[in-house]
Amino acid sequence: MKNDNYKREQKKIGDVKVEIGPQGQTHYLGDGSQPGMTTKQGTPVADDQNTLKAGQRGPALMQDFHFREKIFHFDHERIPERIVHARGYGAHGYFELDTPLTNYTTAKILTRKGQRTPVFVRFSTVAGAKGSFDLARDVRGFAVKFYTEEGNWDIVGNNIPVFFIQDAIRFPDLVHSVKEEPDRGFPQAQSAHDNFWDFASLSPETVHMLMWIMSDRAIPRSFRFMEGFGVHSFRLVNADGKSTYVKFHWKPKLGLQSVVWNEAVKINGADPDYHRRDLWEAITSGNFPEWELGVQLFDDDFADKFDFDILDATKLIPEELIPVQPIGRMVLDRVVDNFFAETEQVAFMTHNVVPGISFTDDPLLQGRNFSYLDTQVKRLGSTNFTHLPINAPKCPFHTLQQDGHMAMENPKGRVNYEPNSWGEGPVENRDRGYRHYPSAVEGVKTFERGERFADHYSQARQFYISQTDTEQTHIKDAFVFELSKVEREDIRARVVSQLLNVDKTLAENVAKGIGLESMPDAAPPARTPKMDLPASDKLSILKNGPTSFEGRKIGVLITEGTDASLLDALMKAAKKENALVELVAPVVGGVTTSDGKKRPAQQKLNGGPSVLYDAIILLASAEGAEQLLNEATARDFVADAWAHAKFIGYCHNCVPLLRKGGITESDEDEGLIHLESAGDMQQFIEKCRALRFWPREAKTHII
Ligand code: HDE
Repeated sequence: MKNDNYKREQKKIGDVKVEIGPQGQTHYLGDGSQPGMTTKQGTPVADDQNTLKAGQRGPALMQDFHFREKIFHFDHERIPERIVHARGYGAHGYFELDTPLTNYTTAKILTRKGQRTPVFVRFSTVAGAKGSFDLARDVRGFAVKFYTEEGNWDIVGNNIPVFFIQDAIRFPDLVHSVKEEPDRGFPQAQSAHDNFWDFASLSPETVHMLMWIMSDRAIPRSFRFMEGFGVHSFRLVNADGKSTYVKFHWKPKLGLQSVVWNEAVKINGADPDYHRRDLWEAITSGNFPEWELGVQLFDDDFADKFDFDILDATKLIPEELIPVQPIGRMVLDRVVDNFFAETEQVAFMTHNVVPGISFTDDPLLQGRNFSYLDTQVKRLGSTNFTHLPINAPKCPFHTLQQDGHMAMENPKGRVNYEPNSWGEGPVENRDRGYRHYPSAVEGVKTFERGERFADHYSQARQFYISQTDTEQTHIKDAFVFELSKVEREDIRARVVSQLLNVDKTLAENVAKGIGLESMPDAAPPARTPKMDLPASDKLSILKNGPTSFEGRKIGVLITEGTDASLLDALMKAAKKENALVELVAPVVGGVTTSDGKKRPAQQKLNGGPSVLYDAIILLASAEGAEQLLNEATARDFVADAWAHAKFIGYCHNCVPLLRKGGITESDEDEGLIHLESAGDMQQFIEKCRALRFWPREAKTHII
């Protein structure tokens, strides 16, 4: 019988060749270079637009194996998301060693100058689901997998050098408390709710970390501008078997930078993918992000004399006490080919170490060494997750483990055990195999913690007093914001009672900010905090900002008739600085500037608010500016940039727009820059190196 479905009538939609059937079904024909579609079994597929039916209007037939296979596969596309760090973004690159640590370790990756080792890095938020937004107030994961020639080594770190809790057994409670509340299923991706602050205020060991997550560290401008930390003390072990303690630090080449909270809230609406887009754009445009790997090395003498236990992950070692020695750099130069295969399926595990690198007895690290392997089986469904290309070592590997779901590395031959007398199969690496560091163990079995785990406040205070005034204000504002979302007043008061052990003025200002009627007593400390630890400048973001505007982005508002010479001068000055420029216009197709040239825009004004930029410039023509006075998004463009203490450049046509954005003549400050000539553009860029004009904040935020 004749079947109309196979009738061929070729047409074009735009310049795309299609075949349109008698009932309107459209088959895309490709350009002749593309492979023919098949099923997963390799059978060629003729029709991917229609199911097989009994008659044109009849029921679907089970016989349609292609339909069933396609839907079956689709139904199974999702794997469980990570219980924490579900939302992440990864990239490939390399690590290059320039200062060998031969005296400290036998790890090849750390002993051969100039050697490049491939890496895969995944950055993440912690609390939110996979589809949540990038600018949640949260810790960022900073996990690095080094594919070394002696196996995979993972530093599964964060962008904050300390953690909430001291013992792994508390992790499920911490995570339950911060994630959405179980009855209502919200709030997502935020700590601003009763359960988190209830848990935190009853857990004094969280206080140091609370100071960090209420600081701007928890709202980074981009992954490219944040530090990473291995957090725990690890061990390096040298050829004589001697151990040295080590803490790992990643320092971004472009310096540290964060956004402000009101900006973060708006970025989440304007571009929930702000961080992943930034990383993708930087790498694909050849601006490869780079970090320096540094180490803090110390011995038992230091560990014994240090005020805190080096096994306690809620403490750091100030860089003033033990400087961070740079040993190499990591460059991310390749985006993933497939998000799922790489970023989603990558399995980081703290127990992935190589000879020459070992663990300490940090009770958090010990617990993590169990959890990460366990979680991969849940997520990836089989013990053979190591066969996935993103997880497989890049060095030769030979095990006698076999079978299981989806086994792809299958041994050949008769032998799958050892010892054997067939002369086949792998044998133990007696000379260079991994040996655990033989640290001495003593003591009775106990639930107790080490004595020097007891002081929960001294380093929290040290962090606070190390911040600039602007940063201290942001910390106070963050506590006030979060606690204002907490319904129970007793929980709010309990947080203040914890803060009294950190800094009295901070506690009082938070109490005032949430309208607490009377000050609570300070929470009873297990150990009297040291109030006199010296400030450590390295703990501040603003004291460690960049010296250039490189890698930052300027949003330029243009209209029909914008002054072309000013725009060209800006482009030139930005290029010299290696800063990026995006044109924001009333229509994305762009505008014709004063020289008659058409300039396509990267953003339509209502999709490109100023929160997406590090600085803005208003370059409308007189007529264009006049029209924008009646456009709410133009007003917000100006008002937000002003409120977020950004540098704002403007040409004289745009003065009315400034006024509409709420900036009066008497408000004008040094962060607001009049641009009339090419030279002014160069000066504008130079000013932007400070990133924000912070003195303005005092005038724009009074509560
Ligand atoms: Fe994790 N953590 N964690 N964590 N963690 C996971 O492993 C866990 C901790 C960190 O991009 C999980 O593969 C326990 C500290 C990062 O894929 C899970 C404890 C630090 C990532 C897990 C901690 C981290 C994870 C969930 C307390 C910083 C994302 C999915 C003892 C030093 C890695 C997964 C990626 C992921 C357990 C505490 C960093 C469940 C039990 C401290 C960056 O295994």
